[in-house]
Amino acid sequence: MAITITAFEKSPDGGRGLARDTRVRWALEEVGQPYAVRLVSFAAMKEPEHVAIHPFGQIPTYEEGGLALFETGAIVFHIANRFPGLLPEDADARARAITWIFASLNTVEPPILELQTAKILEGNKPWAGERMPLVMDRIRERLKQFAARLGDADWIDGDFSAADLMLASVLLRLRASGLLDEFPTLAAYVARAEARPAYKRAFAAQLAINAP
Ligand SMILES: N[C@@H](CCC(=O)N[C@@H](CS)C(=O)NCC(=O)O)C(=O)O
Repeated sequence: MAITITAFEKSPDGGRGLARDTRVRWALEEVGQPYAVRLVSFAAMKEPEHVAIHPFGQIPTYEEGGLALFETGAIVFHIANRFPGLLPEDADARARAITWIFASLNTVEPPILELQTAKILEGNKPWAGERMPLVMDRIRERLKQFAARLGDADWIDGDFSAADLMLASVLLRLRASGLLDEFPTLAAYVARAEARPAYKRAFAAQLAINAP
């Protein structure tokens, strides 16, 4: 069944791989599934045709036959569940990997997104300077906790899985802030993930569209 995803016609990040279609491309590359990409403009994302697939008018989406999905966690989980290579066979290990997928989005990503809000949407508010250290410290706390659990391991729980794909995708958004470099094991974790051939292919594919 042919797979089609959606991505920004022109990503605001200019091809740094921060738009969330990169996660989906990466998962598809990891499991060796070809896919087509439908590029959408900001205006088109809010049109009924796209909203019928993505109720919040965002990217990415995933279509496969009659199935249409949105939300990167759900899409990456679906890919990992449908094709071998991204989730362990053992039931308990699989449940733990799924737990980390949820954690990446529900616990690790929210404070990181706050930083984006603080910088982009609230950077010019009179209280922005006062708020920023609080936002940064909340991220540091999460990173400290995650680094403690990761320890010296290459991946969060055994072999590389969809959990690492999601965790690294969330963490790499921090690179520009310098926060990642405060945690060398996490910086190395993200670098290890980005060194995977599947990530490189996904990154190159989005760059080909978004390079300034
Ligand atoms: N929780 C959603 C977030 C999706 C999201 O924020 N997508 C961004 C691109 S990375 C978007 O479409 N932004 C444009 C908009 O919200 O209008 C997911 O993980 O898929």
